[in-house]
Parts: sequence; C-alpha cells; structure tokens
Amino acid sequence: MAEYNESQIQVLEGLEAVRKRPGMYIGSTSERGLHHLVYEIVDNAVDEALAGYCNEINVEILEDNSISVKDNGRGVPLGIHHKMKIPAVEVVYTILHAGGKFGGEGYKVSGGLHGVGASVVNALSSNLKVEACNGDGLFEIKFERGKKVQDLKKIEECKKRGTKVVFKPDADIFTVTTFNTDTLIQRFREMAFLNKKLKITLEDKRDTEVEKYEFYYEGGITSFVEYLNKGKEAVHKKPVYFESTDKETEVEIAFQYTTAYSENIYSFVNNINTIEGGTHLEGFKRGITKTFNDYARKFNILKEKDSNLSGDDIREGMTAIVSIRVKDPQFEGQTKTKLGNSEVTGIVNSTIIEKLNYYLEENPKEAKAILDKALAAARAREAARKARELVRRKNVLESTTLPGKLADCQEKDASKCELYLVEGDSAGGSAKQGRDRKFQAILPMWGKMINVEKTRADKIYGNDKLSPVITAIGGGIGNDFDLEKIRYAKIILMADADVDGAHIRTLLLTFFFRYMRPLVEKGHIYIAQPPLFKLAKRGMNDIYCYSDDELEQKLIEFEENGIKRESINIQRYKGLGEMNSEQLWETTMNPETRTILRVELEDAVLADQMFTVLMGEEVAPRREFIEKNAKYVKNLDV
Ligand code: 28F
Repeated sequence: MAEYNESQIQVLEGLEAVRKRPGMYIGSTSERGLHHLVYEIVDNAVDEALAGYCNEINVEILEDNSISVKDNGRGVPLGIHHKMKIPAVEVVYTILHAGGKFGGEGYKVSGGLHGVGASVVNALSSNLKVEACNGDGLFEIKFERGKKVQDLKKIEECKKRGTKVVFKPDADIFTVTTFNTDTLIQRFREMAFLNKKLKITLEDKRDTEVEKYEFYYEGGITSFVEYLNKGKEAVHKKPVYFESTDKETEVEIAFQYTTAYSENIYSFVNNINTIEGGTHLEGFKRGITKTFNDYARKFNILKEKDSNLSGDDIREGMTAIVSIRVKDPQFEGQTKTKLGNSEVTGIVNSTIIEKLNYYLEENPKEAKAILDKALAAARAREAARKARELVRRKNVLESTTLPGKLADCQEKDASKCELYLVEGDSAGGSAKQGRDRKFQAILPMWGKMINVEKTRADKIYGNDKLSPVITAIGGGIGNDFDLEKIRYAKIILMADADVDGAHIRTLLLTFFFRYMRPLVEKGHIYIAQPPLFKLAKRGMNDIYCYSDDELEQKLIEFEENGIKRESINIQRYKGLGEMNSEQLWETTMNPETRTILRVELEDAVLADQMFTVLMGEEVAPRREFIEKNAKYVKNLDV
C-alpha cells in the first residue's frame, strides 16, 4: 500500500466525490454540464482580468473536442503551498473547494461555483494540462482524471506572462462530448459585455476552415443594451448608464426604451445571469417606478387626478441590464439563479433614485418621450382591462363559452389533456375525426395569425385569431397569466411542413413567448412532426418517413433486401390535408407512435433577440440573419 499523506488522501476523496456525483458539482453531465467546464476555467481567467492583470482570453475548440483557454494574466501561482507542501497550482487543480481567494482581499466575481471550478474540471477531464509563464519561465503540470501524471516542471524560458489550460472532457462521464459553438459564442459575448474592455476570442478548429470570433466591448453593458435593441426603434438615442460602488457592492445599470411593447430586463450577479431575478432586480424596478412617477408629478405630466403609472406601464418597451458584483452572493431559487442578499435591494434602489433623477432633470426631452410612452401604455392597459371586462361580462352572460371551433376533450384533469392547434380547417377536420377525444382537444387555426411583436397588448384581447387560443388554454395572458389555470398539459402546434406552416408556427411561438412565457419556460409547448414521405408497395404496409435522411435509410434497407427503389411508390406530403384521419392519428397524434418536439427555452436572452430580429419592425437585421443562415436551409419549397 503506497504511503499516502493526509493531503493526498484529501485529493483522492475529493476526486472520488466529483466523479461519483458530477451533477452535484456542474449541474448535469449533458451538454449543459459539458459547457459548464469551459465556463469554470474561463471564470478563473476573468477573475484575473477583474483583478486588473489580464485583458485578453483566448479559447480554442481543438479537433478532438479538447478545449484550450489562455489568458495574459500574472500566471497561476507555482510556489510551494505553505501548508500542503505542493505547488499552489497543484492545490488549485486537485483540492476541492480550494482556490477561493485567501482571506478578504479581492473577490471572486465570476462564476457561481467559483473557486471550486478548477479541481472539478480536472476530475472530470480525461486529461488536463496547465501551463503558466511567470518571471521564472514556462512551467507545465499534467493530470488525468484529476490525478497528477507529471510533476510541475520547467519547459523553457518565456516572455509573455499568463496561464493556459488545455483539457479534454472525460467521455466516461459526459453523455455529450461535442461542444456547441453557438452556445460558447452566446456566453463569451455576454461575458465581454459584462466586463468592458476585456477581449475574449473563440476559435473553432474542428473543421478545415477555422472559424474565429472576437468579443470586445469598450461600452460594456451599454453596448449590451444596444446589441439587444438591434432591430428595434429607439425612443431615445443613447442608452442611459449608471454605476456606483459602495464598500461591498458594485452596481452597473444600462437601459434604453424602444417602441416595442415587451420589456427585456436581464440581471446579473458576478457575471451570472440571474434568470430568476432577486433583490437587485427588485431594487431596480422599485427605483425606476418611484423615480418616473415622482418626475411625472413634479412636471405635471401626471395630473393631480391621475393615478400612478404602474411598473408594467413604465417598463413597457424597456431593455435593461442590471449587473452587480457582491463579495458574498446568496443564490436561491430552483436553479440557484435568484439573488437573496437583502441589503442589495436598498443599494440598487437608492442608486437608481439618485442617478435617474439627475438624468431626467438633465434630459427633459428624453424624459418626456419615455413618459409619453408610459402614459400610452397606461391608457392601453386601461383599454385592455375594459376589453377584458367586456369579454368576461359577455362570457358571464353567455356562461363561459369556449370558442365554437374548439372540439374539446372529455377528460377534465388538465395534466392528462392535450390541445392541438391545427393549421387549416381541412386538417382540423381530420384531426377531430382521428383524435382520441378522451384526452385530445382540437382547435383549428385559420387565416393570417397576427404578429404580436408589432401589436400592443390591448389589440391582442380583441383579436379573433388569438382570443380562441387564449380562451381555450384558459390561463389568461401577460402578467395575468397563471400556469395553475391552464386547461391542457400539452399545447401541440400542428402545421404543414411548408413555408406557411412554418410561418403560423413562428407567429404562435412569438405569441406564447411574449404573452404566455411560463408556458414556454415550463415546456408545455410542443411541435407535431407529421411524416414527410409515405412509401407504398403492393402487398406491403405503408411506411412513413419523417426526414430526408430517414427516407434514404429506408430505401437503402429495401435495396439490401432486393427491393428496388423504382418498385416503391414514394409520396411526398405537401400538407396535413393529404392524410386521412386514420393516417393522421397513426403518424402524428397517437402517443404510442407519434414524435412531438418539446420547445425548450435554453436562453431567454437569445430567444428574445431571435424574436425581435425575425418578427420585429426593422428589416435590415432580419435580412442579415437570413443571409447568414440561408446555407443551413434544407428542402426550401419555393
Ligand atoms: C486559463 C485559465 O486560471 N488564470 C489564473 C491567476 C493568477 C493568480 C491566481 C489565477 C492562489 C491560489 C487563489 C497570480 N499572482 N486562467 C487562469 N490566473 N490564480 S488563475 O492566484 C490564485 C490564488 O488560489 C495570481 C498573484 N496573485 C494571484
């Protein structure tokens, strides 16, 4: 039995724990967990940037899906650790919960799991190498699955100080080991916005033509707001920017209003996207509402008799970034992305009140433009309330009538029910016939669906295309939306596999994302997958194919069994209407045999931008998106 001292035992126990339950440390071993490894290493480099010693981070995806991360900081320390008697870098990469800044000086302001990251990444990598260049030369140390396989040793002299880490995620641990370039682009762009003047580059070296991306924003979160508002018409030219630092907390805020109706406010703590919000966001909203109302009263934009503008009215059309840095963040909520520190509410609130008041007094033109919009929103809200009241009163009079076109299901337990939103009356008819009426309801959609991206809320209620959907689902819309009240567990969009089908699907998804966001976030929205082809041959049951690849695969199988391609009748389905109700049931609706795609909301920021670019007012960004992505389109029917 080799002689183990207590620090080596600590190392082994740590690694053991991480490899046995990786999900405890990085959330999952799926694609998200895989990308988390990169964020942990990059966070260490970002910390070095925040300490003021690094201004560039280079990330490479190598052809074997290894990752290389390099920074131009001081170089991770190599000196012998006073207690552990091994090099500091070895402590950071092998001792769990090591690496957190010692004592109070400086603070780790990136990453959630910060400080534990390096050793966790090491334990979950089949190999990992750390190179550090400091005043004494270039040193290197190597590990496999967290165990040291090469002592720290000097490689050569070197000129530019810094740290470089190359690691390969362990295929024994991760179900997915292929990195998604867009995911990394999204996160690095966000990091560069949140850390102004930090350059982050990404090179994907897996294909012959190397793709290189560079993210560098002198404007920081102001540039972030401008980026989010690309494709929207601004109400005031320049985004508003505030920052304040008190002893423990740094606050940075940027916002800009556009003519859109939705509010897009993203909050961050130590570079972590606090999707569930928290005290910083509360402080921000409270400060904004109070300050705008006080200003509106002071300058008689709000009359004595007028009631206060609501937070929703004031935030309509607002894009904002609230980014704070705290020494000791307390994360709460389901996904640990809600800030709990109570003192932060007051800090952010007072920052806003002080700085926004000054801004409004100094910029009366912008103040008026913003408040005019808020007043219009208040009037529209009032109109929508009246429209809603009217609809409710009408409903009460005629009892709660469900839309006439809805063929409801018999089951009353929503968790067992599905609602198919079907494009076109003919397919709607087949769906009504083919369905299982016990738990499947059908609502045919007809004609042009409105684009909510360009419509104010009060027009939504009255709309004859959407109000049947709103009534059928039963949860209300916007801030009234209540997930507890929905009447179906699955809302399945079933449209033709052609451009019109794609269009109505996109319009519905825009509506759900903007006005029933929890429905999307909690995964209640699905997309039906009708077959693209039917293979028929005398004496053989019909075979359905759902993609070009599957068709090719089936034909090869036939050929291998001596059945020639020519002897098979291949029908390409142009629309749902070409299937009778039995076929529609068998291929697309029967839970035993169908395929339905669940709509996942990976990243609200990205989804928000997509809807703005694709559905918004401005044409230029949409054209740019189409030109950039046209090469990915398959079987475009003209
Ligand atoms: C590619 C990933 O990890 N860069 C890093 C530094 C610099 C220092 C440091 C890191 C000692 C043990 C707490 C150097 N000189 N890039 C990186 N660069 N860690 S990680 O110190 C960490 C402390 O953990 C550093 C003087 N002070 C700090």
